[in-house]
Amino acid sequence: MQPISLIQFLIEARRAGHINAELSLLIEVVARACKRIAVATSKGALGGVLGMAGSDGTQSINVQGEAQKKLDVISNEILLEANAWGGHLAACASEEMEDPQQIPDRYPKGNHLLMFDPLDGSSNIDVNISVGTIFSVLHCPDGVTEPKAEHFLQPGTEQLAAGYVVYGPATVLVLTFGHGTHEFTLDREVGSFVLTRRNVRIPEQTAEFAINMSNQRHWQAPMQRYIGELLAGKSGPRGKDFNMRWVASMVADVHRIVTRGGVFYYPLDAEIEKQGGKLRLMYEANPMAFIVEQAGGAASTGRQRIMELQPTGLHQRVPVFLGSKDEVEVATNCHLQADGTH
Ligand code: AFP
Repeated sequence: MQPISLIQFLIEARRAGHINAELSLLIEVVARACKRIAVATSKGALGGVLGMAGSDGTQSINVQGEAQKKLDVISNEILLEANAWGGHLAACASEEMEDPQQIPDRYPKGNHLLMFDPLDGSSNIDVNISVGTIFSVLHCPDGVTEPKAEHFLQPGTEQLAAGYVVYGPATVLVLTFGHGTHEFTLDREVGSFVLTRRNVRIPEQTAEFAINMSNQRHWQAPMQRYIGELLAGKSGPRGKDFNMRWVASMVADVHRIVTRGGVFYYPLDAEIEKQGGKLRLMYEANPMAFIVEQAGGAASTGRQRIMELQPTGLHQRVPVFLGSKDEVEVATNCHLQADGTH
């Protein structure tokens, strides 16, 4: 059978009425930008792109208060530049920038809002571990010509499309626009993304979990109890052994789950309680929740479905539980029972 390129897949989706021409162009542009990011990341030390941003010896800090890597800044610029002039966007927002970026007046404007985390897991770059880009697309409210942060604050259920690209041994794009989750692998010789899995399905049950165990002492009681039961293995209440993985690049951890099942947890803990969680709702939790749900998985905060949260800020953080449906349900019920709401 002839391989299907991303472009062919998007044409097919347009014909089926799943996306319109503008959204198709948007996805194409993001995918093209991600190919450039893949080239930049793959150069490693040879490209002079490793290490921290800040050319004059001062440390560059992003809106999240985190130190920026050079590749964070480069990837952000690649995505902004690629998306400015195509006429498919009303504005975009990045994890790396305080406020939304407007489309310059000299360029045509479209009806979509794009949000992205240009380089997730960037603290892994210098040690040559997979990193990724995450993106999410919303409709710009009618009549709004200069979208502000408030116009982006739509629940995840309103997303028109979401995707991630993992820059690993292979560069892989995983995409949804609400009609299943699909995987494309970059054919580096040809320079195009090729469909490698259509309608990916995440097994409902699993025996593999991902969590940063070093935070265990700070977790809330239900999380302590739940993970304790997984660690107890065959002789514990769950009656089976569980394996653990933690890449510390959400994209890579989620990609493992999308490939062979599993669950990913970044729960609330005493250290991050004040900020609401570790991961960002708009740039990480919502797009990953959409992708995982469309693959038959589930995504919750431990207490409620992520995609139903009403966002309160562009850079809001939330707890994240996602992956194999039955296991996310066990962990969520554990919290709801402890709260007395289940
Ligand atoms: P960086 O982009 O700063 O490396 O953060 C990555 C991340 O947001 C997410 O991709 C990981 O799952 C998580 O943080 C890792 O957190 P720990 O540092 O607690 O392992």
